[in-house]
Amino acid sequence: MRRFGRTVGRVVGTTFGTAVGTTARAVPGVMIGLITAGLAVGVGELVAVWSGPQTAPAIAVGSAAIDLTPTPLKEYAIRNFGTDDKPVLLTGIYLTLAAIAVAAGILAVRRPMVGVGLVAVFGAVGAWAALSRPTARGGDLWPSILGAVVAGAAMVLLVRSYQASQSPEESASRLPPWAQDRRGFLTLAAGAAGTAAVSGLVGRTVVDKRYNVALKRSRVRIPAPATRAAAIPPAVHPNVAGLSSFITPNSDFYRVDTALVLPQVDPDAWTLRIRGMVDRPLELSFAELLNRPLVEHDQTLSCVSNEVGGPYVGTARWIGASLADLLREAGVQRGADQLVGRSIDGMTIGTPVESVLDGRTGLLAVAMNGEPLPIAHGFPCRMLVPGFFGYVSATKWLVDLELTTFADYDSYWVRRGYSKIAPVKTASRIDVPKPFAKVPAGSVTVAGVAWATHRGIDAVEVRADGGPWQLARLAAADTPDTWRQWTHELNLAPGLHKLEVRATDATGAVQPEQRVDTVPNGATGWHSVVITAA
Ligand SMILES: Nc1nc2c(c(=O)[nH]1)N[C@H]1C(S)=C(S)[C@@H](COP(=O)(O)O)O[C@H]1N2
Ligand SMILES: [Mo]
Repeated sequence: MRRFGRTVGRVVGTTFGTAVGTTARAVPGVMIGLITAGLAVGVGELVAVWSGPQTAPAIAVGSAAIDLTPTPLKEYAIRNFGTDDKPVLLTGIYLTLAAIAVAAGILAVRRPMVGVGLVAVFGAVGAWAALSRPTARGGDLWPSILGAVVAGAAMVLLVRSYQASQSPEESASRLPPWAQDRRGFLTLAAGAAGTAAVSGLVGRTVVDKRYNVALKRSRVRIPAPATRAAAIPPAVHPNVAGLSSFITPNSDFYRVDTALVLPQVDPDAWTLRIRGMVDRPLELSFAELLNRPLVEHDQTLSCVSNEVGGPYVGTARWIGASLADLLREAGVQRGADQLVGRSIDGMTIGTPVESVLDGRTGLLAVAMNGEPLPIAHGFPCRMLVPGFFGYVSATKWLVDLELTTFADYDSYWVRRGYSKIAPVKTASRIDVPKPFAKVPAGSVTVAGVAWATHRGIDAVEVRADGGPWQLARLAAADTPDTWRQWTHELNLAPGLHKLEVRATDATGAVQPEQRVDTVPNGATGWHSVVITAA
C-alpha cells in the first residue's frame, strides 16, 4: 500500500513537474503565436481601409463560411442564436484562429519555417475567401496577404530573438545586440502586440468613418407618397399586456440575412438596373426612384426559417415605388417567369413574375415605418412582394433586377435546398400567456397573431387540453397583406394546461396540424404553450 502510494506520488510528481515545465517552455511560443495572429488580423483591418470592410481577413473567412454552411447547420444557427448568429460565428472564427496560432507559435520556436508556413496558409485562406465573394474585386486579397506577410516577418524576428536570448553563446544571429536577450525579446513582443492593436484599432475606426452611410441616410428625405395607405383602425390591436404591437417598431423588427458586416450603400452612387428578358433595359438613380409616384403599403414580412411559434415575422408600413409599373416600363418579354433581385453583396432572390404583375402591391421600398429604410433592413432600397417568404421576395440592398426563367436560374437559397417558389404558409402564434406562465385559475385571456400574407385570415380557433376548438375573437383587419390579432377567454381549472391555436385563411384552408420542417418551404403545425393555472 505504502509502496503503491509512493509510486503514485512519484508518477504524479513527475507528470506535474513535466507539465509545469512544458507549460513554462510553451509560454514564448504561445506569445509568439498569438501576437503574430493579432498582427495578421490588425494589419488586415488596416489594409481593408482601402478595399472595404468585407475584405478584412476574419470577415472574408466568416462570409465564405456562411455561404459554405450546410443548410441544416444554418437552420440550427438561426434557431439557437437568432440575430446573434453573426457574433457567435465571429467568436468561433477568432477562437479557431487563436488555437491554431498557439500551435503555430509553439512549433515555430523549434522550426521557424513550419510556423511561417502556417501563417502563409492562413494568408492564402483569407485571400481565397475574399476572392470567393460574389462581388469580389482583385484588390480584395491584399488585407489577408499583407497581414500574413507582416505576421510572417514578425514571427521570424520574434523566434530569432527568443532563440538568441536562450543561448547567447551560440548566437550567430544578425539581430542587433539589444534584441538578443530576454529583455530584447519582450520589447520586440510588446512592440509587435502594440502594432497589432494600433493597426486594428485605426483600421476599424477609419473603415467605420469612411464606409458608414448613417449620415447620408439621416439626410434622405422621403417625398410624400402619391398613394396613401388607409389609416390603421385602432381596433386591430386588442389591449392585452404582452401581445405583439400591430406595427413592429423598426428596432424590434427581426433581421435575417447572410451579411457579416452590414452593406453600406451610398444612395448618391446607388443605381438600380433592370435587365435580362426586357424590351427596354433601364437604369435608375436614387433621386429618380424617389421621383416616381410613391405608394404607402402595410405588409407583414416573414422568414421561411421561422419555426411554429417563432419570432421571425413582423409588420411595417412601407413606402416605395411600384415594382409592377417599373417592370411594365421595361417591357417584360414573353417567357420570362422569374424576377431575380441582386443585392450589392451578391445575394440573389427569385420571385415569380406572374405574381409581381397580378395586381398585388410589390414595392421597391425606400421607407419603413416613417423613416428611410434602416441600414440593417436594406437601405437605400429593398424589394417587397406580399405573399412570399423573404428569401424569394425581399432583396435588401437591392442593386439589380434581372428578368429570366426558373428553368435557367437558381437563386441563392434554391441552390441550398429551398423551394424555387414559396408562398407564406398560414400561421398563428400564441403571444399570451407565455410558455410555462402561472395564471390564476378561472377566466384566462389568450391572445396572439395569425397571418396568411396576401390571402388574409378568416378565423382563429383555440383549444385547451385537446378539447373542442373554440372560435377566438378576431381583432379588426388592416389588409390581407398584414397579420391579424385575436383574443379568447378560456375557463381553466387549477392544474397544468396545454393551449393550442390554429388559423383559417381567407380561402377557407385550415392550418394543418402536421408538423413539417422549415426546409424546404416553411414550417407547418399548430403552436402550443403549456401553462399552469392555480
Ligand atoms: N441582400 C439580402 N437580402 C435579403 C436577405 C439576405 O440575406 N441578403 N435575406 C432575406 C430573408 S431570408 C428574409 S426573411 C428577409 C428578412 O428581412 P429583414 O431582415 O428586413 O427582416 O430579407 C431577405 N432579403
Ligand atoms: Mo428568411
